[in-house]
Amino acid sequence: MKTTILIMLSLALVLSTKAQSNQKAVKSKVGPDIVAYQEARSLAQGQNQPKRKRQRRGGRGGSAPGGKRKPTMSDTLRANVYADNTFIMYINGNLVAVDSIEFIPHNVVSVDVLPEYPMTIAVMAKDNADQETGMEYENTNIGDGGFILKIGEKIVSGKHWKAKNFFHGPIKSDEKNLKVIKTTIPNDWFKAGFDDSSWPSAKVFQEDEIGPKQPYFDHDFTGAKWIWSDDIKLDNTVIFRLTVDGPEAGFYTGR
Ligand SMILES: [Ca+2]
Ligand SMILES: [Ca+2]
Repeated sequence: MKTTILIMLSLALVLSTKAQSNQKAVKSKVGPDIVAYQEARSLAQGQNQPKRKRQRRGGRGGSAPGGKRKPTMSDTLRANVYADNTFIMYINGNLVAVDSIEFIPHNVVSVDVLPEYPMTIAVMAKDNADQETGMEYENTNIGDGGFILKIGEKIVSGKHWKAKNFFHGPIKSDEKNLKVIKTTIPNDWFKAGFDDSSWPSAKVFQEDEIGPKQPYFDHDFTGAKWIWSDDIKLDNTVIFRLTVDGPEAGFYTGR
């Protein structure tokens, strides 16, 4: 009996040590862009979320502070977003959408946005790519990216957006000598005040270069263009930014 217990305890110890070393192996593969990405996802789950000032509640039907009215759903805009393969999106420094499917199947994320202008949209889009090789499907395929967005009727993705790549590879598509280049992602890339003036403009791609899957055709992207940075195959983590001007909101936003 004692021998059986000892054997079981030893087995449990071996398994636990192996699990810990596996965790370490996974951690060592995580690059800086993944850290930024994971931090954004933890924000989405409510961690590290800045505390909002407590506001007095307006009564039912009462006016909102500042003499402004309360917004209704008719004030919102519908945002449709499709990324090959995944994205997170901030508007005016706030996380408003996280792609619910990181890899495949390709999906459209459709959310309501309460517009406040100037509206700074910042998106981190990622093609599925191994952090060390730039390849996908167990290093069997280089893959490619792609991004398209439409918010309301007027805000669409296009060459007027900024687009900067932070993860390139495999260099020269060399599948025999797999190497990647990573550039540090600025901590404040998603903020309204971030200076993107030196960033290049987005490059526009044709629909047949992207080959979008069915969910794309089930949503309204009329007028929007497919964008990415220069190389749709080798650029794997791209940040897009755009600031849109518009009228001051006639409604109270809670800020
Ligand atoms: Ca996705
Ligand atoms: Ca892809």
